[in-house]
Amino acid sequence: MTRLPSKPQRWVYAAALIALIGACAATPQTTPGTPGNGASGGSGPSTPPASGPTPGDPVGTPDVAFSGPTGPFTPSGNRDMDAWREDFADRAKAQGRNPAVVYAILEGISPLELYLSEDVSVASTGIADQAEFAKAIWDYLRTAVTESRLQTGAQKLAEYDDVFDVLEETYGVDRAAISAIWAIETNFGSYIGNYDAANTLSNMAVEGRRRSFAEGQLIALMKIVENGFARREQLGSGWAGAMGQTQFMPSTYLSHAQDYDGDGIADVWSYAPDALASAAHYLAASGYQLGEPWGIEVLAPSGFDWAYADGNDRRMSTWRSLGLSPIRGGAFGVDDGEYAELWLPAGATGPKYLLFRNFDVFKTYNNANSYALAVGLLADGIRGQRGPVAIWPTDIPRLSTQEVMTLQQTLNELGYSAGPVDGIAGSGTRKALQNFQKDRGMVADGYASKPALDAVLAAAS
Ligand SMILES: [Ca+2]
Repeated sequence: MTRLPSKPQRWVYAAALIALIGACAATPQTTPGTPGNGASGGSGPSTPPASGPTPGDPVGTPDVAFSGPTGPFTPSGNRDMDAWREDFADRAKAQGRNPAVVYAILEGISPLELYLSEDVSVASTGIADQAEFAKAIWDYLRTAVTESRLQTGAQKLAEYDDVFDVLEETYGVDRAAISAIWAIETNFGSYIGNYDAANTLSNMAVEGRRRSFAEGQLIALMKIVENGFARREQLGSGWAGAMGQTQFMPSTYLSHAQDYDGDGIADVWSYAPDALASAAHYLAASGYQLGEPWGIEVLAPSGFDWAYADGNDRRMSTWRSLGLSPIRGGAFGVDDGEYAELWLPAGATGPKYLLFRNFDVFKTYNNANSYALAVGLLADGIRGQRGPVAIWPTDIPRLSTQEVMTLQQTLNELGYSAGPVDGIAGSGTRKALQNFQKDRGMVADGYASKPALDAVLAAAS
């Protein structure tokens, strides 16, 4: 077996190496690791990925073409679903999908209350519930960064120490970051969802709002089975179709799933090393930089101009010259030429962060700042560095969606362009509020709070 290189800093080095090792892919594997449930213990295997996982390439090797019945479908009990299925099955086969696989994926689907309930409020509640946007960030963090996850995360680092050694060397992704995502996505594999991916995605397609997305994911499921990357009966998911211990959509599985132990299956559902390697591969492909921080909590000098918290990246030399320093003391440990963004998740009185590229990499998993912050805090906390140091300003009243709309409307009327009145306090609202605050000599942090709304309303009356 080819030895893995020492500590590649970037996955491109690993990819180059893997391309070399790939030549040995046809060689019979060494003893595969014992498949097991990574969530419930057992020591991780020390067998490195024998064939070398190849980014973007097939993870399995089908010996024989998938075969089986090709129809007809058993009625689902929902006429819209049946009509959609006949049409979609024809389109899938016209695209070259194996008719037996098309049948295996789509036979047995049935309407789910979550998507196709007669009661519209039931269906829409489930789909619209996005905790990252609905809660105060500190409330979200309280449920995402728990004591139990921090302790279990530390245990998992020990339990899978050998696996993480291989993953850091192969993909250049920090073990604590992988563990943090594993924690948030499925509580270390203990809750991977009990939906069938094909069924939940079929429901999403029939429901209609995300039809082309859902159909694309179903095609990906078909390719997974056609290629023997996983078996039809393995394709379990959460309610939105994300699969396995690190919650991969089928298309992500197809492009990034990895077979750690070389048994021919990227078993992201029940074999933790396969799931962890897959997550590492995905983070690496998204640009993860080993040895770089995701973010550093900072202190600012009094009188600091918070307008610098504008979403723009600036060099560390700039941030240093503006007087920012790590809240825990000491040096930043980051080169002057590195870029970072200053972020105030809850205004000038709350925790403040310089964010680096890895923060954006976390967001490729789930595009919410609160999610990425939770991943970062968990990763640090698993290593024993709990954060944030500063206290969340829970005493400053936040705004309801309706109040945010009032804020946006009033800022627009005052000539500060807050953009669309949508009730979401995004970067446009923040910038408009910052300009308003700056013009009045207020602390210009752009934090959409009750005091800020009061000041804006007072100026408009
Ligand atoms: Ca495997």
